[in-house]
Amino acid sequence: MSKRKELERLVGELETGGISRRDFVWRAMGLGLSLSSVGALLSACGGGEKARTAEGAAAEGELGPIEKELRIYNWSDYIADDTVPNFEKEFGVKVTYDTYESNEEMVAKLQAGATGYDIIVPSGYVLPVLVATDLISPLNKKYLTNWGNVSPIFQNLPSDPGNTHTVPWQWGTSGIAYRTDRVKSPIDSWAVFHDPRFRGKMTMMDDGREVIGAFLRYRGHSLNSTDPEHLAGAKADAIKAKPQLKAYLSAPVKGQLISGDVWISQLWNGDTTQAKAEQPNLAYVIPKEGCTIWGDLMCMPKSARNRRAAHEWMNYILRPDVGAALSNATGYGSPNAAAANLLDAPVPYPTEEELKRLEYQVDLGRDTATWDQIWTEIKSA
Ligand code: SPD
Repeated sequence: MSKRKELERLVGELETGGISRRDFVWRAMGLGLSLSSVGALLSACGGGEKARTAEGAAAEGELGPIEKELRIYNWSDYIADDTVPNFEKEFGVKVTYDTYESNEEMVAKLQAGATGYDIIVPSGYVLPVLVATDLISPLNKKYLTNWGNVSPIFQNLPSDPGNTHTVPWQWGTSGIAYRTDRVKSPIDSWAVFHDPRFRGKMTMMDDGREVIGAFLRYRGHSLNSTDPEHLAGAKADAIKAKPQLKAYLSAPVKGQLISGDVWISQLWNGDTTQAKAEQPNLAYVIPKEGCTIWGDLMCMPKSARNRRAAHEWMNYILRPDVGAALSNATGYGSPNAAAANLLDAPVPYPTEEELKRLEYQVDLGRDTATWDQIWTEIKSA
């Protein structure tokens, strides 16, 4: 059957309810359609419209009394010590808090089936996929009475137009952390990961989007490029860097930077700030070629059972004192404008000049599989 005919058949199945929106998205993408084209088809189909109307109604209804438990899945080292215990005490809710090290790890778990999580915290670029594959629910704004505290910069983001599915958590950048007492001249480029003087003393993140993205920027390309030539170059650069690396390691590298086992790491700004509290000889740089800027957002999986508790959690995080405590503990930027006066060391939003070197990751659509394959090949090289 031709691709066109196969697509028409899929659309027919969607319209008659013979296929879920989620299956439609994956099968249409399998036929080579980009996520945005699939989204446009979903909007044009009655099935999509009906589903959205039903979702909209659910998002406006009553959520009932608060449940007794809440299950949260978030990045590691990304919360203050008292954020969970204070919520548990005030709301009488038992919180289970699990962590992950990359968006891909979290999405894989979610796609593998019902995880039982009520809150997840993906980066912006993951949102279009989660919405299109029907994995998250729209939020009921009635319960988010503190929404007004969100800075206008973090409202109506391209990843969530109309703020229907998310509440911003924190934001940051993915640059380079290094020990100033071991590395004598300041680092300013991704080229350092090719430098044999630091062999065995360097790490990059265990995150394909970040590693490939860094080497794309190194050669002057977008960190979202899907151009086969750009990707081949980034893969070659990543493989050339491998003999110099001790490991691919994300947040847990902090211990080795503190001890001096590792001198140079691709790392996020806030995790570097956390390590610097124990090891003052640490610097953080945004390489001259540029790097990722990202925002992470709370959202509620479709399978969430504790929906009222999830909304209360998000509203609690939006309080000025709770938002400020988060950023004071993690070193990341706060999207909470009302928390500004309570921050110990505010992370200012980048200037226009800095933004020229920073780039948000976007969903790669059907090219995600190509990137995944390249990352697998880099890791096994
Ligand atoms: N330890 C918390 C790190 C959070 C990183 N989130 C976004 C990464 C974007 N690639």
